[in-house]
Amino acid sequence: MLIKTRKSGDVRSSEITSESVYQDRRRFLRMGGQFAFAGMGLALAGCSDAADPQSAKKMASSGSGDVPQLSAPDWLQQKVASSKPSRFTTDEALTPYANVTGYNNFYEFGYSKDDPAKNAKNMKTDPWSVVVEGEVEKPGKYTLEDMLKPHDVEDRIYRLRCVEAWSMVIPWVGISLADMLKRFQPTSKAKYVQFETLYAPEQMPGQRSSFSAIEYPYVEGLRIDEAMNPLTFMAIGVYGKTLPPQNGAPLRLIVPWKYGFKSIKSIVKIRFTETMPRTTWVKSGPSEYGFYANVNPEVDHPRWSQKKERRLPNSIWEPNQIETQKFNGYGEEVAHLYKGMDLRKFY
Ligand SMILES: Nc1nc2c(c(=O)[nH]1)N[C@H]1C(S)=C(S)[C@@H](COP(=O)(O)O)O[C@H]1N2
Ligand SMILES: [Mo]
Repeated sequence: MLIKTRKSGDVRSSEITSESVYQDRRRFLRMGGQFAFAGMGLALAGCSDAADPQSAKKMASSGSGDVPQLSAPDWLQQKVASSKPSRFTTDEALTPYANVTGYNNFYEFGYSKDDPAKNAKNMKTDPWSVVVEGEVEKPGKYTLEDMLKPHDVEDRIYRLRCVEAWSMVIPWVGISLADMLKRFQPTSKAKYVQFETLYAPEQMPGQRSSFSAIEYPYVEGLRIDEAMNPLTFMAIGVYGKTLPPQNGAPLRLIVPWKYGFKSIKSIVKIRFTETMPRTTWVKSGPSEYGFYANVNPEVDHPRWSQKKERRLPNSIWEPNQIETQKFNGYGEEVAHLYKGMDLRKFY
Protein backbone atom coordinates (compact mmCIF):
# COMPACT_ATOMS: atom_id res chain seq x y z
CA MET A 1 0.00 0.00 0.00
CA LEU A 2 2.73 2.47 0.86
CA ILE A 3 5.11 3.41 -1.89
CA LYS A 4 8.45 1.75 -1.35
CA THR A 5 11.03 3.06 -3.72
CA ARG A 6 14.65 3.40 -2.92
CA LYS A 7 16.68 5.08 -5.61
CA SER A 8 20.20 6.27 -5.19
CA GLY A 9 20.00 9.51 -7.08
CA ASP A 10 23.15 10.96 -8.54
CA VAL A 11 24.71 13.77 -6.62
CA ARG A 12 25.66 16.94 -8.35
CA SER A 13 28.85 18.44 -7.03
CA SER A 14 27.06 21.78 -6.92
CA GLU A 15 24.69 20.41 -4.34
CA ILE A 16 25.37 21.82 -0.91
CA THR A 17 25.06 19.50 2.05
CA SER A 18 21.86 19.69 3.98
CA GLU A 19 23.92 20.35 7.08
CA SER A 20 24.90 23.64 5.52
CA VAL A 21 21.29 24.17 4.59
CA TYR A 22 20.45 23.80 8.24
CA GLN A 23 23.17 26.20 9.28
CA ASP A 24 21.80 28.54 6.72
CA ARG A 25 18.23 28.22 7.97
CA ARG A 26 19.31 29.17 11.44
CA ARG A 27 21.58 31.97 10.33
CA PHE A 28 18.89 33.34 8.10
CA LEU A 29 16.45 33.55 10.93
CA ARG A 30 18.93 35.13 13.29
CA MET A 31 19.90 37.74 10.80
CA GLY A 32 16.36 38.70 10.01
CA GLY A 33 16.40 37.27 6.54
CA GLN A 34 19.78 38.31 5.27
CA PHE A 35 21.49 35.50 3.50
CA ALA A 36 24.90 34.73 4.85
CA PHE A 37 26.99 31.87 3.60
CA ALA A 38 29.90 30.85 5.74
CA GLY A 39 31.65 27.65 6.80
CA MET A 40 29.90 24.41 6.09
CA GLY A 41 29.51 21.57 8.48
CA LEU A 42 30.19 18.08 7.24
CA ALA A 43 27.40 15.66 6.80
CA LEU A 44 27.08 13.07 9.50
CA ALA A 45 29.81 10.48 9.27
CA GLY A 46 28.99 7.00 8.14
CA CYS A 47 27.35 4.42 10.27
CA SER A 48 26.76 0.74 10.04
CA ASP A 49 24.19 -0.65 7.65
CA ALA A 50 20.63 -0.15 8.69
CA ALA A 51 18.68 -3.06 10.06
CA ASP A 52 15.97 -5.10 8.45
CA PRO A 53 12.73 -3.22 9.25
CA GLN A 54 10.85 -6.36 10.17
CA SER A 55 13.30 -7.00 12.96
CA ALA A 56 12.95 -3.57 14.54
CA LYS A 57 11.06 -4.89 17.48
CA LYS A 58 13.17 -7.99 17.88
CA MET A 59 16.21 -5.80 17.77
CA ALA A 60 14.75 -3.45 20.30
CA SER A 61 13.77 -6.14 22.73
CA SER A 62 16.85 -8.27 22.34
CA GLY A 63 19.02 -5.36 23.35
CA SER A 64 21.45 -6.20 20.61
CA GLY A 65 20.39 -3.09 18.80
CA ASP A 66 21.58 -0.85 21.62
CA VAL A 67 18.11 0.32 22.48
CA PRO A 68 18.17 1.30 26.12
CA GLN A 69 15.19 1.33 28.44
CA LEU A 70 15.00 4.95 29.50
CA SER A 71 13.64 6.10 32.79
CA ALA A 72 9.89 6.21 32.35
CA PRO A 73 7.07 5.14 34.67
CA ASP A 74 6.37 1.39 34.65
CA TRP A 75 2.87 1.77 33.25
CA LEU A 76 4.26 3.69 30.25
CA GLN A 77 7.02 1.16 29.62
CA GLN A 78 4.38 -1.58 29.67
CA LYS A 79 2.12 0.37 27.36
CA VAL A 80 4.92 0.79 24.81
CA ALA A 81 5.92 -2.86 25.17
CA SER A 82 2.36 -3.94 24.37
CA SER A 83 2.47 -2.50 20.84
CA LYS A 84 1.37 -4.60 17.87
CA PRO A 85 2.49 -4.39 14.25
CA SER A 86 0.24 -2.33 11.99
CA ARG A 87 -0.35 -2.04 8.25
CA PHE A 88 1.79 1.10 8.22
CA THR A 89 5.22 -0.13 7.30
CA THR A 90 7.85 -0.05 4.58
CA ASP A 91 10.59 -2.36 3.43
CA GLU A 92 13.12 0.45 3.30
CA ALA A 93 16.11 0.11 5.58
CA LEU A 94 15.58 1.54 9.05
CA THR A 95 17.73 4.44 10.15
CA PRO A 96 19.80 3.10 13.07
CA TYR A 97 18.79 4.02 16.61
CA ALA A 98 22.01 5.99 17.06
CA ASN A 99 21.08 8.36 14.24
CA VAL A 100 17.44 8.61 15.22
CA THR A 101 18.39 9.62 18.76
CA GLY A 102 21.63 11.46 18.07
CA TYR A 103 20.79 13.66 15.09
CA ASN A 104 17.83 15.78 16.09
CA ASN A 105 16.02 19.04 15.67
CA PHE A 106 14.65 20.24 18.99
CA TYR A 107 15.58 23.90 19.15
CA GLU A 108 14.50 24.18 22.78
CA PHE A 109 17.70 22.23 23.53
CA GLY A 110 20.04 23.92 21.05
CA TYR A 111 20.64 24.28 17.33
CA SER A 112 23.28 21.66 16.62
CA LYS A 113 22.08 18.23 15.67
CA ASP A 114 23.82 16.70 18.69
CA ASP A 115 22.59 19.33 21.19
CA PRO A 116 19.21 17.75 21.98
CA ALA A 117 20.77 14.39 22.94
CA LYS A 118 23.24 16.19 25.22
CA ASN A 119 20.99 18.84 26.70
CA ALA A 120 17.67 17.05 27.04
CA LYS A 121 19.06 14.20 29.18
CA ASN A 122 17.48 15.44 32.40
CA MET A 123 14.24 16.72 30.97
CA LYS A 124 11.39 16.01 33.36
CA THR A 125 8.74 13.98 31.54
CA ASP A 126 6.94 12.42 34.50
CA PRO A 127 4.43 13.45 35.78
CA TRP A 128 3.03 14.80 32.50
CA SER A 129 -0.34 16.18 31.59
CA VAL A 130 -2.00 17.63 28.52
CA VAL A 131 -4.53 20.46 28.48
CA VAL A 132 -7.33 19.95 25.96
CA GLU A 133 -9.28 23.12 25.20
CA GLY A 134 -11.16 25.19 22.66
CA GLU A 135 -13.95 23.86 20.43
CA VAL A 136 -14.47 20.60 22.24
CA GLU A 137 -17.16 19.01 24.42
CA LYS A 138 -14.73 17.50 26.89
CA PRO A 139 -12.06 20.04 27.68
CA GLY A 140 -9.80 19.48 30.65
CA LYS A 141 -6.38 18.76 31.99
CA TYR A 142 -5.66 15.09 31.42
CA THR A 143 -2.81 13.10 32.87
CA LEU A 144 -0.69 11.26 30.31
CA GLU A 145 -2.12 8.02 31.65
CA ASP A 146 -5.68 9.25 31.03
CA MET A 147 -4.70 10.32 27.53
CA LEU A 148 -3.35 6.89 26.65
CA LYS A 149 -5.34 4.43 28.75
CA PRO A 150 -8.21 3.50 26.42
CA HIS A 151 -6.00 3.01 23.39
CA ASP A 152 -4.16 0.08 21.88
CA VAL A 153 -0.64 0.88 20.87
CA GLU A 154 0.83 0.03 17.47
CA ASP A 155 4.15 -0.03 15.59
CA ARG A 156 4.42 2.15 12.53
CA ILE A 157 7.44 2.55 10.33
CA TYR A 158 7.38 5.95 8.66
CA ARG A 159 9.69 8.05 6.56
CA LEU A 160 10.55 11.40 8.16
CA ARG A 161 11.55 14.10 5.68
CA CYS A 162 12.99 17.29 7.18
CA VAL A 163 12.55 20.57 5.29
CA GLU A 164 16.37 20.78 5.40
CA ALA A 165 16.50 17.94 2.84
CA TRP A 166 17.57 14.98 4.96
CA SER A 167 15.42 12.00 5.86
CA MET A 168 15.17 8.92 8.03
CA VAL A 169 13.06 5.77 8.30
CA ILE A 170 11.85 5.40 11.87
CA PRO A 171 9.92 2.67 13.70
CA TRP A 172 7.57 4.55 16.03
CA VAL A 173 5.25 3.22 18.70
CA GLY A 174 2.02 5.10 19.33
CA ILE A 175 -1.65 5.75 18.75
CA SER A 176 -3.75 7.02 15.87
CA LEU A 177 -4.31 10.72 16.52
CA ALA A 178 -7.90 10.48 15.26
CA ASP A 179 -8.75 7.86 17.90
CA MET A 180 -7.30 10.06 20.61
CA LEU A 181 -8.98 13.28 19.47
CA LYS A 182 -12.45 11.79 18.96
CA ARG A 183 -12.70 11.04 22.67
CA PHE A 184 -12.72 14.75 23.43
CA GLN A 185 -15.65 15.30 21.05
CA PRO A 186 -14.64 18.24 18.90
CA THR A 187 -17.58 20.57 18.13
CA SER A 188 -18.72 21.44 14.61
CA LYS A 189 -16.69 24.64 14.92
CA ALA A 190 -13.43 22.71 15.31
CA LYS A 191 -11.81 23.33 11.92
CA TYR A 192 -8.20 23.10 13.10
CA VAL A 193 -6.17 21.53 15.87
CA GLN A 194 -3.27 23.36 17.47
CA PHE A 195 -0.51 21.70 19.50
CA GLU A 196 1.91 23.26 21.94
CA THR A 197 5.25 22.05 23.29
CA LEU A 198 6.24 22.39 26.94
CA TYR A 199 7.48 25.83 27.93
CA ALA A 200 10.12 25.36 30.64
CA PRO A 201 13.04 27.76 30.25
CA GLU A 202 14.66 26.38 33.40
CA GLN A 203 14.99 23.03 31.62
CA MET A 204 15.29 24.17 28.03
CA PRO A 205 18.35 26.31 27.33
CA GLY A 206 17.04 27.31 23.89
CA GLN A 207 14.09 29.03 25.54
CA ARG A 208 16.44 31.13 27.66
CA SER A 209 18.52 32.35 24.74
CA SER A 210 18.05 35.97 23.79
CA PHE A 211 19.09 35.11 20.22
CA SER A 212 16.31 32.65 19.66
CA ALA A 213 15.43 32.03 16.02
CA ILE A 214 11.88 31.05 16.90
CA GLU A 215 9.21 32.00 19.43
CA TYR A 216 8.35 29.71 22.34
CA PRO A 217 6.38 27.73 23.16
CA TYR A 218 6.70 25.89 19.85
CA VAL A 219 3.26 25.73 18.22
CA GLU A 220 2.06 23.55 15.37
CA GLY A 221 -1.29 22.81 13.82
CA LEU A 222 -3.29 20.78 11.36
CA ARG A 223 -6.59 21.16 9.58
CA ILE A 224 -9.10 18.89 11.31
CA ASP A 225 -9.31 16.51 8.33
CA GLU A 226 -5.50 16.22 8.32
CA ALA A 227 -5.55 15.49 12.03
CA MET A 228 -8.21 12.82 11.52
CA ASN A 229 -6.41 11.12 8.62
CA PRO A 230 -5.48 7.52 9.51
CA LEU A 231 -1.76 8.26 8.93
CA THR A 232 -1.55 10.95 11.60
CA PHE A 233 0.06 9.50 14.67
CA MET A 234 0.82 10.33 18.29
CA ALA A 235 4.10 8.64 19.22
CA ILE A 236 5.07 7.50 22.70
CA GLY A 237 7.96 5.26 21.70
CA VAL A 238 10.61 4.47 19.13
CA TYR A 239 12.41 1.19 18.37
CA GLY A 240 10.12 -0.57 20.84
CA LYS A 241 11.03 1.58 23.86
CA THR A 242 9.74 4.83 25.34
CA LEU A 243 10.81 8.03 23.57
CA PRO A 244 14.10 9.58 24.55
CA PRO A 245 13.66 13.25 25.51
CA GLN A 246 15.48 14.44 22.40
CA ASN A 247 12.79 12.77 20.26
CA GLY A 248 9.95 14.53 22.08
CA ALA A 249 9.15 12.46 25.17
CA PRO A 250 6.69 11.58 26.41
CA LEU A 251 4.23 12.41 23.61
CA ARG A 252 4.88 13.82 20.14
CA LEU A 253 3.07 14.16 16.87
CA ILE A 254 4.09 12.38 13.65
CA VAL A 255 2.70 13.64 10.33
CA PRO A 256 4.68 11.59 7.82
CA TRP A 257 3.59 13.35 4.60
CA LYS A 258 4.65 16.78 5.89
CA TYR A 259 8.04 18.30 6.55
CA GLY A 260 9.41 17.28 9.94
CA PHE A 261 8.75 20.59 11.63
CA LYS A 262 5.02 19.80 11.73
CA SER A 263 5.80 16.79 13.96
CA ILE A 264 5.83 18.75 17.20
CA LYS A 265 7.52 17.30 20.27
CA SER A 266 6.72 17.05 23.99
CA ILE A 267 3.10 18.17 23.71
CA VAL A 268 1.35 19.78 26.68
CA LYS A 269 -1.62 21.41 24.98
CA ILE A 270 -4.14 20.48 22.28
CA ARG A 271 -6.52 23.26 21.25
CA PHE A 272 -9.38 22.91 18.79
CA THR A 273 -9.97 26.15 16.88
CA GLU A 274 -12.20 27.67 14.25
CA THR A 275 -9.37 29.61 12.61
CA MET A 276 -5.98 28.54 11.32
CA PRO A 277 -3.43 28.52 14.16
CA ARG A 278 -0.38 30.76 13.89
CA THR A 279 2.41 28.23 13.89
CA THR A 280 6.02 28.72 14.93
CA TRP A 281 7.80 28.40 11.59
CA VAL A 282 5.17 30.40 9.73
CA LYS A 283 5.69 33.21 12.24
CA SER A 284 9.47 33.01 11.83
CA GLY A 285 9.61 32.95 8.04
CA PRO A 286 6.24 33.02 6.29
CA SER A 287 7.75 33.18 2.81
CA GLU A 288 9.76 30.03 3.51
CA TYR A 289 7.64 27.85 5.78
CA GLY A 290 3.95 27.39 5.18
CA PHE A 291 1.14 26.05 7.34
CA TYR A 292 0.63 23.05 5.08
CA ALA A 293 4.29 22.09 4.65
CA ASN A 294 3.45 19.02 2.56
CA VAL A 295 6.59 17.31 1.27
CA ASN A 296 6.76 18.35 -2.36
CA PRO A 297 9.75 17.97 -4.71
CA GLU A 298 8.03 20.30 -7.19
CA VAL A 299 8.02 23.26 -4.85
CA ASP A 300 11.50 24.31 -3.85
CA HIS A 301 12.31 26.12 -0.66
CA PRO A 302 13.20 29.70 -1.71
CA ARG A 303 16.85 28.99 -0.89
CA TRP A 304 17.32 25.34 -1.78
CA SER A 305 15.92 22.54 -3.88
CA GLN A 306 13.50 20.01 -2.43
CA LYS A 307 13.95 17.52 -5.27
CA LYS A 308 16.27 15.23 -3.36
CA GLU A 309 17.06 14.28 0.17
CA ARG A 310 19.96 12.81 2.08
CA ARG A 311 18.79 9.54 3.62
CA LEU A 312 20.53 8.78 6.88
CA PRO A 313 22.84 7.08 7.60
CA ASN A 314 25.18 8.47 5.00
CA SER A 315 28.79 9.50 4.70
CA ILE A 316 30.87 11.72 2.48
CA TRP A 317 31.81 8.58 0.53
CA GLU A 318 28.24 7.46 0.32
CA PRO A 319 26.09 10.60 0.28
CA ASN A 320 22.93 8.52 -0.15
CA GLN A 321 21.00 11.16 -2.03
CA ILE A 322 17.59 9.90 -3.10
CA GLU A 323 14.66 11.45 -4.93
CA THR A 324 12.08 13.12 -2.73
CA GLN A 325 8.55 11.84 -3.28
CA LYS A 326 5.46 13.99 -3.35
CA PHE A 327 3.69 13.79 0.01
CA ASN A 328 6.77 11.85 1.09
CA GLY A 329 5.35 8.83 -0.75
CA TYR A 330 2.00 8.90 1.08
CA GLY A 331 -0.05 10.45 -1.74
CA GLU A 332 -2.42 7.52 -1.96
CA GLU A 333 -3.56 8.22 1.59
CA VAL A 334 -3.53 12.02 1.61
CA ALA A 335 -3.58 13.59 -1.86
CA HIS A 336 -7.38 13.83 -1.73
CA LEU A 337 -7.13 16.25 1.20
CA TYR A 338 -5.69 18.89 -1.14
CA LYS A 339 -7.90 18.39 -4.19
CA GLY A 340 -8.33 21.66 -6.05
CA MET A 341 -5.70 23.45 -3.96
CA ASP A 342 -2.72 25.12 -5.60
CA LEU A 343 0.15 23.53 -3.69
CA ARG A 344 2.53 26.30 -4.80
CA LYS A 345 0.34 28.81 -3.07
CA PHE A 346 -0.51 26.62 -0.08
CA TYR A 347 3.02 25.39 0.60
N1 LIG B 1 9.06 21.41 20.03
C1 LIG B 1 9.74 21.14 18.90
N2 LIG B 1 9.29 20.19 18.07
C2 LIG B 1 10.00 19.91 16.93
C3 LIG B 1 11.16 20.64 16.60
C4 LIG B 1 11.61 21.63 17.51
O1 LIG B 1 12.64 22.31 17.31
N3 LIG B 1 10.88 21.84 18.65
N4 LIG B 1 11.82 20.37 15.42
C5 LIG B 1 11.03 19.76 14.34
C6 LIG B 1 11.84 19.34 13.20
S1 LIG B 1 12.46 20.58 12.21
C7 LIG B 1 12.02 18.02 12.88
S2 LIG B 1 12.82 17.57 11.46
C8 LIG B 1 11.56 16.93 13.80
C9 LIG B 1 12.72 16.03 14.14
O2 LIG B 1 12.28 14.95 14.92
P1 LIG B 1 13.35 13.89 15.46
O3 LIG B 1 14.46 14.66 16.14
O4 LIG B 1 12.61 13.00 16.39
O5 LIG B 1 13.87 13.14 14.26
O6 LIG B 1 11.00 17.46 15.00
C10 LIG B 1 10.18 18.59 14.84
N5 LIG B 1 9.54 18.92 16.11
MO1 LIG C 1 12.95 19.56 10.25
